[in-house]
Amino acid sequence: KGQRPAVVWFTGLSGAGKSTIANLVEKRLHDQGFHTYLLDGDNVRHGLNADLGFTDADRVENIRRVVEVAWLLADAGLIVLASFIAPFRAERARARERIGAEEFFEVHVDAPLEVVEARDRKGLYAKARRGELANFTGIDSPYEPPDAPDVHLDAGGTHAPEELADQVIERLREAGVL
Ligand code: GGZ
Repeated sequence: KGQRPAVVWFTGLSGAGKSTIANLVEKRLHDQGFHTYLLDGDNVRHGLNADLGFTDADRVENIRRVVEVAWLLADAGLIVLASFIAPFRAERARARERIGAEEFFEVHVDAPLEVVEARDRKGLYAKARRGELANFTGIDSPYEPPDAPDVHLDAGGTHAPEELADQVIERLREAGVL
């Protein structure tokens, strides 16, 4: 099956649901016979980027490397799903330029800080508030929301992740990737 490469970038706060939705999108693409690769903190920050932390400079370098890997994977013909906070607009703009605007899809997984902090499934926000985690996004490190994402997902309310994944699939279909 011929397929058009793409890089679908899920940006948003920790705990917004980026990885959950990216995993669902990947599963759907897979079921339809598309070749995909999911990049996230689990397979990147423990290996390739194990030397990087969460200062602004380290995040910039984290995203730069991930964009280069995503570019390579897309060059190999894959649909790449990237799930990283990527808090800075400038880095996301660079990603779009590097990948190519027609192949890059920015998905804002938008959940308010109050909501993700109240959920706090991993206890990281509580740790950050106690001062045990420095430079935590939304607490003492900035998140610059996208002005014009390709897909805006309302992840702070009652929408099931499956429904949000469908919205991403629909956008890719509209764009002719699927
Ligand atoms: C933000 C942090 C931090 C700090 C550890 N700030 O919800 P998680 O746990 O599983 O995913 C978050 C992940 C964010 O890494 P990224 O590579 O996506 O960040 S960036 O794009 O900004 O480079 C969170 C965990 O790492 N984590 N410390 N200080 N998130």
